[in-house]
Amino acid sequence: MSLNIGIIGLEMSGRTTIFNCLTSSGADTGRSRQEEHIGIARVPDERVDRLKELFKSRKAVYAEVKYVDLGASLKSAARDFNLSGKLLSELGAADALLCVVRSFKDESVPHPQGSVDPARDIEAMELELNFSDLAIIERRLERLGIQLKSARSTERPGLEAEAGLLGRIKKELEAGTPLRRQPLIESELKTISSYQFLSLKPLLTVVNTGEEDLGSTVEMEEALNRRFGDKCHRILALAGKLEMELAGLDETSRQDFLSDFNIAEPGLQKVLRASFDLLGLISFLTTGEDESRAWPIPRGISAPQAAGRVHSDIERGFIRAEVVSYPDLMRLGSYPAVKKEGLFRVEGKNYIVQDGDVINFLFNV
Ligand SMILES: Nc1nc2c(ncn2[C@@H]2O[C@H](COP(=O)(O)OP(=O)(O)OP(=O)(O)O)[C@@H](O)[C@H]2O)c(=O)[nH]1
Ligand SMILES: [Mg+2]
Repeated sequence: MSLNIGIIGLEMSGRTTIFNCLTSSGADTGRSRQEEHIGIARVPDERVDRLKELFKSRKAVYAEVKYVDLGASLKSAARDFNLSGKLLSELGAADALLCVVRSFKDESVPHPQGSVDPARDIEAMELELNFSDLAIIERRLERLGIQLKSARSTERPGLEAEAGLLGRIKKELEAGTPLRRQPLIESELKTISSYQFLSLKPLLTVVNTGEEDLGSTVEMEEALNRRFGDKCHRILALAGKLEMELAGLDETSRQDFLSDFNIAEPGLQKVLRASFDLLGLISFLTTGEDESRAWPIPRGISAPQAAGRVHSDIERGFIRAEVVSYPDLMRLGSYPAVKKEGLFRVEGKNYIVQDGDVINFLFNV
């Protein structure tokens, strides 16, 4: 499973620059180049490297995140219906949204609002997401109204319940509460899941900072998170242009660069970690002669479901899972040593997989 994150933001906010920095790509930036770019970031994972070494696997396979830089902004989509259909369906398919907001100051780069104000732009982007959901709801309510007129008595309750729910969330959206902050129970979430509402998606706002902000990024992040952050919206600062240059350097120069500019953690790692947290993802590990590999999964899934990520046959024919925790395996250095300590576990189909479980699935098809 690769995660799919859609990049949105105002024109010339630095979306393509941030995309390049996350995926080590070299897409052209500037001059309003509103083209779509797709790139993959491998999630660096030291555990995979060390397992590969210990078990002499032929290759290391990391979790992947797919970033889509859509080019067009939501604002232009609102003006152009054809664009809006394509953009909405691409964004609708994303697991999370990454919104780039400009904070860098540069006279030579025009800002569509005429001035640089990250807080104003975050607010505006949140509103755009709410508006896009409101438009979908209004269209659906209209259709429901027509359907209800000719509905059979057996269909009526379902349609009425849906209209009631949509009416309720519409009111909240109009009052400025995005869907991800509305109290929705599981059955309601299921009813609305096919609409792919944008304000329901986890949102990561990346404030694209310039060199002039480097001394104050921590304070900036804290203030913006206090004002806009919630359990599914996190705000991060990233020096996009600087870090894009970083991606092209060798390891030693990269370290020097990071310390010269007082950057504690490279942007790619910071964004990946926040995306994993925001989406509630953990990883389990597999290892063998062929490969050592990390598998991202949502927190709380069972061993057979996790097995299904590796192959659907393994889920279908699941017998049991042999589980060792990564820290135990590394501390003791081998399976026999782990067994001797009694830390080798055999788990059944109700076992909830934990972050860092090294798993061997036994199955029968
Ligand atoms: N000084 C400075 N310029 C930046 C920074 N980030 C981006 N830029 C410049 O801003 C311009 C726009 O950057 P892009 O990454 O193309 O922005 P975008 O949002 O993809 O723009 P469009 O897709 O054309 O709307 C480019 O000229 C970048 O070089 C930054 O941190 N500092
Ligand atoms: Mg661009």
